[in-house]
Amino acid sequence: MENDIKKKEIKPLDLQKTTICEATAQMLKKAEKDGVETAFHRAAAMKACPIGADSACCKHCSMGPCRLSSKDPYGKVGVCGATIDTIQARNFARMVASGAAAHTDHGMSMLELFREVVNGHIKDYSIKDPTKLKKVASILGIEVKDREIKDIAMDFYRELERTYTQVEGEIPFAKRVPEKTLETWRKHGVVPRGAMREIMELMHRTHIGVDQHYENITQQCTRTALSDGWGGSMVATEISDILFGTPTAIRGDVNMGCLKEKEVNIVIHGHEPNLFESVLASVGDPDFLQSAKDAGAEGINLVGMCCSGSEMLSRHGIPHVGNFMSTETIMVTGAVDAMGVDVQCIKQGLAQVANCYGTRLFTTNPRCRIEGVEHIAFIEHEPRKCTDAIVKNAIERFKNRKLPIEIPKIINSGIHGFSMEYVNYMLGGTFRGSYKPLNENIINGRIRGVAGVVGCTNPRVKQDWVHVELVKELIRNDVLVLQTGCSQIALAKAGLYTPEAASLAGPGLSEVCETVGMPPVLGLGSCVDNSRILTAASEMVHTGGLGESLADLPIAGAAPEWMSEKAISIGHYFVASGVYTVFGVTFPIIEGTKFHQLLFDGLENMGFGKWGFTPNPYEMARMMIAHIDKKRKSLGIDKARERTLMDMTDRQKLEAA
Ligand code: XCC
Ligand code: SF4
Repeated sequence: MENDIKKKEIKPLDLQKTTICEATAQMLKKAEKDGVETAFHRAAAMKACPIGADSACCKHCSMGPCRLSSKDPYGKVGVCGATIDTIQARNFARMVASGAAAHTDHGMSMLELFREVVNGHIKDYSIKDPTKLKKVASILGIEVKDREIKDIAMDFYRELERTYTQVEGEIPFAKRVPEKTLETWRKHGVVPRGAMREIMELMHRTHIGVDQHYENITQQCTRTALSDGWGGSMVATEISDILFGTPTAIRGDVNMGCLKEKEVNIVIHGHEPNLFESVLASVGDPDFLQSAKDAGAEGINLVGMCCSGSEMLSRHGIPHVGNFMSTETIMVTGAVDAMGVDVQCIKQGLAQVANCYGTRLFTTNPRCRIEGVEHIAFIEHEPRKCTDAIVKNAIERFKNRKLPIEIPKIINSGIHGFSMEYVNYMLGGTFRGSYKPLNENIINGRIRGVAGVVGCTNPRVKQDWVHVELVKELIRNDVLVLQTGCSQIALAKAGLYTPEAASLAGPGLSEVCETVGMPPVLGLGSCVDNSRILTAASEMVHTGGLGESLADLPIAGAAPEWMSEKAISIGHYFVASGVYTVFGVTFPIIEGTKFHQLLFDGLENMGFGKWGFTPNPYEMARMMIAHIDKKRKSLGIDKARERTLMDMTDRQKLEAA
């Protein structure tokens, strides 16, 4: 099967406009020379459908599909009479339903794994962080004192199962939500029940002829998004920490230079940490190391990509070779001997690229198969069956490498692994661990506010550029940045994950960074780990001095190069939690419509956060900072900042003198 694909004539890309990732650019050039097409090339050749981009069409029944006009949104209705607001709200809600389903299904898999570990049916994993188990269990009201870990864990499992299955009442992690925020949710009837129920109801309500009031659709859409953020995603993060360890600051390398020409290279790509953990175990097997050596390799090099890669980078410092828009080009190096994938953000295009370079590509999860790609089922009760096979195949491919290899020689070292718990420790020490120093530095104005910059990369914009420019602008203005997912990798490649990057920050933030010894940008892990931002923000409210609800905090969020439905679900649960959230690229709603008005303004008046949009990173930073300043003013801490910064310039002048 290998190399039987006819070389294609590839129309060369304008690389200046395509990416700022030098390694990706180098590999795109090579791909063009090799006649291999990537998603960048397909995006250039295929204009995005303008009607879909504005969400001006509906295909929810076969009286349609119906096409309205974004130029004149109220000029027409669908065959059933659906207005533009109904159509847009339904489309948007279904994106949330799909994104929430992805995160919650992932979380549920983690929870099932946990149950099987606790009851002893799975022996390859164990509880690595019993302290965290006890801490989170007691937040949920589970008795932990003088009890066996196993008993606590079983109660914990039963409680968390409600995140999915609960028919009535509030999901368990509602207990973590600051009271005033929860009050707002209750008032508007959006405290989630189990995710299964919420997603089911949302799919029902968006069917033809059911919910045809955009405000009412938005209510259920909000409830569903919250069942993701404070439900499925949070469960995924907490269970992964308990099973595999809570991240603490760790040095890690990022970029394609982490591939090693003389070693067997194995890339794991996807979202669930269990596959990756087991490959790690396989790779550590001395028998495999021996057979790799027998094959002429110097060793076995395991690296990550996308989100499970970010998790492994955070937990174990495992090298990360690239974010979503680099997943194909990484194989263009010719150095990837095997790639194992599980779920989410796995481009079907990988199959073709793997074929061209002879990379052994394997799907492993029953939910995600690709036509023409070999499937090796990953079964948690005997995980090594699958992961050993991946390693064996990788060694085999190494032995039979035929094509020349070209690895971009770029590696960016940095510090990752900033879990909510670690930030607590970093700021306050083991015994006095607390968010107080963070709050104090916000109140006194050294730190202006906190921004979450997260999300995908997208071939419709210059890869990494919007992320990097936005984050630089934010830290320059003393805004501390928290990151996850592909955005974290973009900034790591730009060199911002080093303590030295503090020199790019404004005077207040850089002073804090230097005192604590932290970078101005903190990486939290994968996209489900956005839940860490929610728990950190809640901790800020509980610590005091910055208002009573999440909506009072001087914080903002952004996904400047988003592309997935998961990103929309994340964006909406941040908005629902009280955060101003700005997206880039395009926004699938027509400006000036009532539904647009609700998302971008109305929700804030109801006590939630609100949506914002701009493709321009500088404008995005300006919007986020203006919001942070607005919140500082309402908190009455706007003057403090002017004073502190004046103090500091005085001091700097003194020091210089
Ligand atoms: Fe996917 Fe999670 Fe987006 Fe990256 S950031 S492209 S969703 S891998 Ni989450
Ligand atoms: Fe058209 Fe209404 Fe059917 Fe949508 S649900 S396709 S708007 S007729």
